[in-house]
Amino acid sequence: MKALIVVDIQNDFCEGGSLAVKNAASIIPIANRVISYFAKNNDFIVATMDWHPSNHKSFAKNSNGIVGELGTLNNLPQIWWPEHCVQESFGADFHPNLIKIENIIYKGTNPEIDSYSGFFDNGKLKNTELLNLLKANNISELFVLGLATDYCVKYTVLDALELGFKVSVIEDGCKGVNLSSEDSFKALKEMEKKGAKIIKSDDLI
Ligand code: VGL
Ligand code: ZN
Repeated sequence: MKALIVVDIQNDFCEGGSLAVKNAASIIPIANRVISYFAKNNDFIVATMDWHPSNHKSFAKNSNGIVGELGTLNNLPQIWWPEHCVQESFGADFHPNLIKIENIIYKGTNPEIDSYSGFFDNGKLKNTELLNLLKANNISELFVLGLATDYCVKYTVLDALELGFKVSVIEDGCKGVNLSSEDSFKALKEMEKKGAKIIKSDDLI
């Protein structure tokens, strides 16, 4: 069985948000088309949400860091982010134009460690319920889209491949942060090298 994973299409990652990804909202019609297609076929759909407490240490202001610079958190390299996706805030909400998704996985809830992947935190210390949910629904093949190509999409896809899923990334359904201009391109290449198929929504529907 196959499933669609919709990664972090939240207000703070879209235009006007605190960690806005350039042209993020342009993926929403594509995401909605793919969500509708999966829904019509009764295929499984799950969304992830970046869901930080306000004292999260990935926020520059909570770690004496400078936004966009690299530091260390929990012995791991950490980019300092602006405050974003604070639990229950408008910025953490799904973009209002995104079709409503019932199954939601929350990540980044531990203030001490960041969590890009929908499956595990960045230190793989704890897992979310995503793997259990996919197993319970007999899912072996994943289609992934969302924000951001170079962070949460990338790490979700790499973990999914390691866990043995067949994974396709819907390229036109993703946008990246691109702290360096090539980051999204490199992320897609790395996902492909590790076994993901890079597809376009038109190849699917
Ligand atoms: C993300 C940076 C910080 C993402 C989340 O969803 O890609 N990026 N937190
Ligand atoms: Zn975050």
